[in-house]
Amino acid sequence: MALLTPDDLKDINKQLQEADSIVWKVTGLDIKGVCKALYGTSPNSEKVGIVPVTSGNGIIGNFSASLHAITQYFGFDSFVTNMSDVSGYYEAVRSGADIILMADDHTFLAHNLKNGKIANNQPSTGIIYAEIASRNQKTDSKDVLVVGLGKVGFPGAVHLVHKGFRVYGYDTDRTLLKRAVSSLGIIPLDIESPKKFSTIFEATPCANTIPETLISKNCVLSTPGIPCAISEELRLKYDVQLVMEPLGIGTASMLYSVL
Ligand code: NAD
Ligand code: 2YH
Repeated sequence: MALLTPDDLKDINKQLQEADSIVWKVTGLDIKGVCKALYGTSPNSEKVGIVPVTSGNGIIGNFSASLHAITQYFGFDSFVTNMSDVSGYYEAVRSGADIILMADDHTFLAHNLKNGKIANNQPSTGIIYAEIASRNQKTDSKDVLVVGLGKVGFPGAVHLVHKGFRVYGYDTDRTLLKRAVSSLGIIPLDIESPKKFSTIFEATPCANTIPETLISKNCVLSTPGIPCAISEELRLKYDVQLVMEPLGIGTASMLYSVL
């Protein structure tokens, strides 16, 4: 399980602003607009309580502060509790939180206490990055490549299949690839005779997973994966439109999905 580091979250506001302008360029909508289109919801003065959690590997420097900045960026009224864990949860509820945000090493959740809806970061992240990819304005092609079919990638692939895309998939884990082929009908990518894509959704914890043979000029690469799926050299050579941000886009997806 890959954990975020304080370094990943440096200047989160700047990272979000940059991501927002690329999402706009790719889709014609900002991140809020994509969330609204995806879930049909909008914030209505919900108060978000962010609870630091010490279990497992413990508190990640910048994590709660970044969630605070992210929730404010998307227009939510939010606060970080002084206490952590169970005491922090109690504090959040007593202080009037409508939605709780909290994460341990395995699960990052948003729970709306008013309507009972709950979201998990991994599928929420996969779905919104896939949605952004699906809105690539620069192509009419219905072909999308999904690289990485794990806890983030698989729900993203499901979303693309449901939206009517012809989904090509690749995962180094043959069992996961077979599962996606048999349950979703996706087309396994033939590495021996690669094809160029104008839209790629990547969700792996590895660097340089997208080789030159798969990229077309100006292609959209929508990827929550950390580290980056493409080398800087290839990004520049092919003018790749890279949508990549470490926490905010996925958190926005979680929040809008529980409204
Ligand atoms: P996971 O381990 O469940 O899935 C990753 C998948 O990638 C695995 O199935 C693995 O076999 C596959 N893979 C590894 N190397 C590959 C390669 N070279 N080519 C093809 N497939 C390869 O992990 P996950 O929970 O799905 O997370 C994926 C990534 O997304 C991680 O880096 C995680 O930190 C990141 N993440 C980012 C955000 C965000 O908001 N940016 C949110 C959640 C997760
Ligand atoms: O980053 C994580 C895990 N990878 C789970 C999220 C799934 N993408 N957890 C964050 C842990 C935060 C810590 N407990 C804190 O500071 O509260």
